Amino acid sequence: MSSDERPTVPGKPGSRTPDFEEPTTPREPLPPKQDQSGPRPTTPTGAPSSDSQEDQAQHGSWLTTAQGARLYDTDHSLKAGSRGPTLLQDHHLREKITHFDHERIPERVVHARGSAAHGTFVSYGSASEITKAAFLAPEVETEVFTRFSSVVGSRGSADSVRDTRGFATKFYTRDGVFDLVGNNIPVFFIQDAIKFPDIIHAAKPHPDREIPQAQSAHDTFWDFVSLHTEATHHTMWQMSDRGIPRSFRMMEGFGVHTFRVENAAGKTFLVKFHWKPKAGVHSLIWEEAQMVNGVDPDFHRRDLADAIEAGACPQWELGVQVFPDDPGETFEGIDLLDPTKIVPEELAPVQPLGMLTLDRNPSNFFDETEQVAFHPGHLVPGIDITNDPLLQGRLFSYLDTQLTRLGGPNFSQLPINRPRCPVNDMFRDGMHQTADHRGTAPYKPNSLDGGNPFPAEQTDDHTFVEIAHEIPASKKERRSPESFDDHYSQPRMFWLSLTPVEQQHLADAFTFELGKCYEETIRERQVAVLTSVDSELARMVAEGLGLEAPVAQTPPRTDIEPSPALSQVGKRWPVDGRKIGIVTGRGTDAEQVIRAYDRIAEAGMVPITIAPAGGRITSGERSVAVERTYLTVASSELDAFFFADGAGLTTEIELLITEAWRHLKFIAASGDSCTMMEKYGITADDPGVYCRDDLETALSQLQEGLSEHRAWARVEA
Ligand code: HDE
Repeated sequence: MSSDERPTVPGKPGSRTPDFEEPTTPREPLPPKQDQSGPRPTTPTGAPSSDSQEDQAQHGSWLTTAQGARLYDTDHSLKAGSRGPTLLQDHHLREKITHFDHERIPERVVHARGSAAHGTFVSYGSASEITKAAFLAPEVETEVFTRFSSVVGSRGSADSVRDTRGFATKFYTRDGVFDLVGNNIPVFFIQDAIKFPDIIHAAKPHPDREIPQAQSAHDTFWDFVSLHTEATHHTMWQMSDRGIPRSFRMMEGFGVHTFRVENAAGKTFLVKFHWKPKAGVHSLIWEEAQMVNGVDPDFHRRDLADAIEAGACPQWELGVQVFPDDPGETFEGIDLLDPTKIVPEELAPVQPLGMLTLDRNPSNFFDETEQVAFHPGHLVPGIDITNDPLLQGRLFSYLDTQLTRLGGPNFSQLPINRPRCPVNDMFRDGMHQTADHRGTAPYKPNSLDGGNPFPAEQTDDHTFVEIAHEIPASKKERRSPESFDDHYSQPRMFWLSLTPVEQQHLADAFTFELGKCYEETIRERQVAVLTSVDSELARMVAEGLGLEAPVAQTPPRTDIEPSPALSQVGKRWPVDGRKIGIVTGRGTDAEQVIRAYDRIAEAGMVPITIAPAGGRITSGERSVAVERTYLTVASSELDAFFFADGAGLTTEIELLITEAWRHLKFIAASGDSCTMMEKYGITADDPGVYCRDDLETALSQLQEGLSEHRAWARVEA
């Protein structure tokens, strides 16, 4: 590219001023304003409009009132003369404003910020031995809708905050809706539902100033969790890299609770559900996550929608850990009813049951993502709940909250919530009733409707029958079993299972969050909690806070074995869909850019071209759009970089290089970019840096490296 073709960026430091040019090449005059006078045969993007009624309603036919009266004007209210007062009789004005005034519904009290997609679940049929659930029979395909969310923030909060993520899937099975309402962390803060308002009040913004938004780094949160030590296992996960996922597509999902399943022969098992992402489990780095919140607050939402739109449909394998349904409901000494405990995969491997593919973005966010209503009590024959006291309370909460959020008891009639099998309830009337009920006798028994509808046969595998389970002789009491009292063994197992770099991240996160607390006593108390997990962890955090780590009240156990499955580092994953920035400069040869672009795309990764200014990069017949300029690019949006020969590594992109380096991103370079990189102390011998004369070799090595997600060896070096 010559300087003639690549204009400078006015006003940016480092821009050349002497030969100042227009920021963009002058374009043809804009096309005339679209004709607004009559229906057009195409959509706003120019595609032919479909004949479907919905499409016609939006962009094929006349604008009308809500009652269908055709309107000739929606831009001016009806006035007594063009300068006169507005007339109350203007129905269209009142209807338009009234509807607008009521557009918002209450956001979810938790998990308000979410993104979702439609898809399909295809069963492998491997579950038949443990459950008769029809959607898990061989090769059954089930329509699904999955909503991912953060927990603490409001609907408009940023995506890459440190938080737990929701992972809720609605299976529209032939036997009714099954909701698997899980999280990306396999344990929870609390063991009993009655503590949920406490933990959420503590985590939400302070009631006086309504800050901080979507953060746990504040006094009330750490006040609560340092006093309520059953939260320790969850906070360990949340402070680990799992709390800042790279993408919804790269998170594991967990049902958290233990469920009871039953096979066709009536034999029961206890299970824990897992989702394993095909793209691997990856996280952001904390500094990067904070930057992303500013650069692109919709980072996760955009990533999910873009991937699906590009055809890179994310996939997760559903699996279960299976345990015998023993009366004690424990496995290898682990209480299966305690939602603050996991069962290590080394003790009970996750057995694959089927594949979830998300392949369609919602067409209307409000109708689908906002109005979807999940409930852990939406179960199908063959799957039932256990007495986990957290799960028991959830069974009440979800239905209750939908009444307020969705304005009444008929939310199951909303298209996104509607079962895809016949519904024949006897629920009538109520706010927002849309069903066209027939018959005269919505009660049982009746003779007027011929006794319909009839109860199904209990022996039919498609009838939901609660799985019989003996409840031991009991007396009413408000207390937990003693096995719930061990709050430190599993947090310790988690700590011991991480690699040194992950441990460092975890200690840094504790130090950061506690460093944001004003009350010294809270910091001290949380450090004291950590001494019972691991003395080195407590020392690292205490040092960062300028405190002394006290002697542990409950000394860490010395007999804990790590569970390697808990670490995210040291595994290799597909690189599909990872974003590679191709950094070009005024001296870059366009042919080289096109070659790099094609090479990256052929490998299933996403090339993002970066140039001093917008426009296109053309070589012969081929031309690619510049997707980011030096002004709009941010390293945090991308997974790796290729600095092309002639990129010129100017001060304008100094941040890009240094951030990519700090965030352990793979850096490939060719030609003079290799030597120029040395200016920033980055050499060809550094881990995760591929300076090669040959573009093909540089990109192949970059691809190979990226399968490990980050150049971890750079911190270890
Ligand atoms: Fe939820 N939770 N939760 N939760 N939860 C809600 O339901 C609640 C818990 C989870 O994308 C609410 O419809 C209580 C565990 C997800 O729409 C509410 C307790 C797990 C979502 C509610 C828990 C979850 C919610 C708010 C303690 C992981 C978002 C809006 C007993 C296994 C679903 C709504 C979506 C949403 C209550 C604990 C996951 C208030 C009382 C444990 C993924 O009903």
